[in-house]
Amino acid sequence: CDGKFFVGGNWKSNGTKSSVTKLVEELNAGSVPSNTEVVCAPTFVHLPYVSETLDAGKFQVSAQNCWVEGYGAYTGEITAEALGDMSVNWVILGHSERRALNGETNEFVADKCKKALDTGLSVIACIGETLEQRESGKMFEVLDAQLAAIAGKIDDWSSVVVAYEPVWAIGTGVVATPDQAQEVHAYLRKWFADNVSPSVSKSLRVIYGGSVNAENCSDLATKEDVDGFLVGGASLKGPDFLVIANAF
Ligand code: G2H
Repeated sequence: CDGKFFVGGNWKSNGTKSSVTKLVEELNAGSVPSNTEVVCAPTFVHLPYVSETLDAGKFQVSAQNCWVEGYGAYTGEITAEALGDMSVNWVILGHSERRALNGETNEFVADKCKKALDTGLSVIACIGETLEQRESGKMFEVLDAQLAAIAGKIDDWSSVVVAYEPVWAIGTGVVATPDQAQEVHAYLRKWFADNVSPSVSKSLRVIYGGSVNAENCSDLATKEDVDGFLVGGASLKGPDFLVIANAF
């Protein structure tokens, strides 16, 4: 696509005070190429520390979720407004773990995308099929429905990155092959051309997630429609994440 290569680090529910301090030090000691945007997503409790200490010249920070409404009586939820107020400008939405473990539906994810964008955040919107869906020939139908729900609620895609994360590749060590990733990314690119607009299709970054590591990232990065990565496990190791951040 036309945009910069994008590498996100999804720290998921990991990190202690000491491991987060060490990771920030390791990342700050590394370099990031000017052709790549790098965004780290720690837990909510670590976000203020990370956003204050991570070198803003190289890295941005993201939350891993936000609430669908604004400030109010929603015990335990974090609003998009609160993230913006804390200078957190990105949020990951629709991650398959939240879809599976927290029952987030396509509609709910789409509502959250709209809320986050309306509040001024940029969104990493995650989609992906399970192994069962892929093997039963429903993969494209599932991806279509996930995207259509979001496209039904938002018009402006300029602050969105789409993360294709096949569920069977997440945290399993089973990475999609570069050709498997390219096949789906090319399909998604065409979906946007047909269902949103050719210009969005050209400018939208479609990144791959699922067992990306320091060894497999460079082959994936050569694929035409792979515009970056969302990295889980390997984003917790500073040197490895820096290799991935320099893959393009
Ligand atoms: C997919 C990915 C990051 P991992 O969830 O979002 O995690 O790289 O550990 O498969």
